[in-house]
Amino acid sequence: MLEQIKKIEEQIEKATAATKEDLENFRVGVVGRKGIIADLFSKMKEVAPEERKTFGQTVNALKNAAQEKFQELQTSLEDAQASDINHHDLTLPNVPNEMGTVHPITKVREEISRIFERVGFNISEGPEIEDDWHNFSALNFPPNHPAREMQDTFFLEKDPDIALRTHTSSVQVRVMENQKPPIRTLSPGRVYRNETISARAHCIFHQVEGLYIDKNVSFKDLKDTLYYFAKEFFGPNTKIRLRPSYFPFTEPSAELDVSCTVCSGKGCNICKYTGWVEIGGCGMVDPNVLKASGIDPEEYTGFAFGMGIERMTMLKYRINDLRLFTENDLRFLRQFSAL
Ligand code: 2NL
Repeated sequence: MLEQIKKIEEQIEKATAATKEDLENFRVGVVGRKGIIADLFSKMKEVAPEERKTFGQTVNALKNAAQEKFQELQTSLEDAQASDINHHDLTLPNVPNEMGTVHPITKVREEISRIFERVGFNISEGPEIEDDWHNFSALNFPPNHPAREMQDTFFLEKDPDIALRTHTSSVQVRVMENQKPPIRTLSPGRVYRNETISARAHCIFHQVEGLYIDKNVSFKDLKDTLYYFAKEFFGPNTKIRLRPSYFPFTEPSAELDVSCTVCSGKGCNICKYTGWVEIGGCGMVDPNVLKASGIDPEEYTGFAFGMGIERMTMLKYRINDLRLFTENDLRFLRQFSAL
């Protein structure tokens, strides 16, 4: 008999109730008037008189445990149903999805792309790991140019050289190799240089380069295109200035300045009281560069330019430290909401 009670006790302990029916079955079968506990009490007469006291106490304890268990099953079933109702109550306010933001570099890259697309440029992309030809040789870099040194460029392999691209001109070389003029293409993208990281320099940054090759493309076309871009991007009163310069891949070459967006050219600490801020460089594509990619420089001419996306973003949004772009501080990033 005691063994039977032990078994019943174990069963009660293990009982679960996932539904109202389960709970009702437990009530009827265990603690109800015709349940096992009542059944045990009715067996009292069969127990030897000297054992009745112990038997009674045991069954009583079992009855208490069973009732407690019933309460427990009832509460947990009610709780589960209540939370289920909360889950499906469509009249309750929604838990809003948090909106992500667009990284300022992405935002500016897209904005620049849209401006050039409006005057017929397409967008081209290419690999960030480049061979010597596309990053240097095809662009008329002499064999001993400093950019080819380990301290300036991240080389992954030597002889033959494989490196992280130092500019997106490599993308444009690929376009020239694979397409016939007229070519009007814009190559935005991430580039790498072995620089010490500071408020003004980083080893990873972004560039946008433009290339236009056709018959009779002139330096005036270059100036017009850059002037159009500067007004679209920085505002209608923006002026541009070209200063003579040198690049291996263009001849003649120039640095590109825009009138300071902060003081409108009057002079402030952003433009170091010159009224002008440099945003990139440009020039007419060197005949050697056209030749290297299989374009006849007697038939075609072209212009090209390159601009720093970080630089332009800092100017437009008055950001004074380049490191903010890669620190992932949400207080900074959340200030740039939409495209
Ligand atoms: C700068 C200067 C420049 C180019 C990039 C280029 C590309 C080809 C041929 C010739 Cl395929 N030139 N790109 C030309 C002049 C300047 O970048 O300061 N960039 C941030």
